[in-house]
Amino acid sequence: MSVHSSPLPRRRPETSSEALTKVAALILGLLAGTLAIVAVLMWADARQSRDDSSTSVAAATDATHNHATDHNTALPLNSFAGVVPSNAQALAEAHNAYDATMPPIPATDVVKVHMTLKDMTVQIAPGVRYNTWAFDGHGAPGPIVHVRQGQTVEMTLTNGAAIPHSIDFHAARIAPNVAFKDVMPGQSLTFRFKANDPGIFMYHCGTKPVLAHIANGMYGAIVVEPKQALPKADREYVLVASEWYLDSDGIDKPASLSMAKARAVMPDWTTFNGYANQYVTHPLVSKPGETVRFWVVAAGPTLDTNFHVVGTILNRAWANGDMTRFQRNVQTVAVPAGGGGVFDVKIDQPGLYPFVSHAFAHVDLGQVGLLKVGNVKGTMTH
Ligand SMILES: [Cu+2]
Repeated sequence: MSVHSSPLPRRRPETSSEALTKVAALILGLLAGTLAIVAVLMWADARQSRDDSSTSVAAATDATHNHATDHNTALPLNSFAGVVPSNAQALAEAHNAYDATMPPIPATDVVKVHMTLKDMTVQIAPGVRYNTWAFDGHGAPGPIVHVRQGQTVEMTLTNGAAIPHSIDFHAARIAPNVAFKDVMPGQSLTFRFKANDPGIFMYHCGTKPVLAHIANGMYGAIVVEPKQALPKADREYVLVASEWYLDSDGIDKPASLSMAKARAVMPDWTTFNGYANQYVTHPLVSKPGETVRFWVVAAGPTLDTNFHVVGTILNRAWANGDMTRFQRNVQTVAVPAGGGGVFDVKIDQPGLYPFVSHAFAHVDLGQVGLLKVGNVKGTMTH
């Protein structure tokens, strides 16, 4: 290895005023450094006392906390990302994974959907419990609704929970003040809409503050199959991407929503179908040469999902759920919060193929699964 050296510029003798300036600059520099150290110490002290007080306040107000008025929380916030109990692997294996398989389309012209709301505690990661507001006593996401373009959906929402809720279907063209209005506890609301627009759509509770209601698990997917058949797929899976914002680690007692973290977009966990990494432990399956269709919704409440399958290319991508055309052979397609996309892969070679949001912080927080092609052993993380 050779090093090129260039001749040094020649220095002229220093004058006395230049020397004085240097001494002054040195003193100023030392002063600034001391001030910086003092500032860091003060910040650390303030942070410690804030952490102490926020923990005790959170414990005291857990049940009655009014998230909507919780405005004055200073950053930084406590993260519980990746915090699981020591038996997490066994718990992940024992977990009953959300069935991502596309359900059949009911044969009737009017598809009656009845969801009952129920407050319930669910696991969102191994050993991590969370107090959800759930559709259909189902945890999050709610049930997958599958209809064909042209069918009428008759939706009945029964509120078996403690506070008002509602349901907003992105697949509907309907006056929201009528159909999506709040339903009081103990009450029911029925409305109909014709599913004229094909695609995969989000549904969610639209009661204010919507951020809190979605963050608490009030979302799901409705698939409106196009009248004109899509290219044949051998397997179809529905994935609802979302993120969770926790006020505690959820291990000794269930966590509730941290509205401050939801506002700051600082999730503790990100998931497909509500539970971190569940399809790593319980992979989705296909056979070599089969076409697998992923119907993906990003429920948020705030994050998009950047859908990508490691080890292959998306053969077809109906971006933004526009079922009138598809792109061919693309690597990653963004699914915006509140939007959907449909993605086909045809994989010939047996193996384990991770599907991810390629915003990799979200893989780290749990938004990753495996497609197991063929009879291969083992598991992997990516
Ligand atoms: Cu709600």
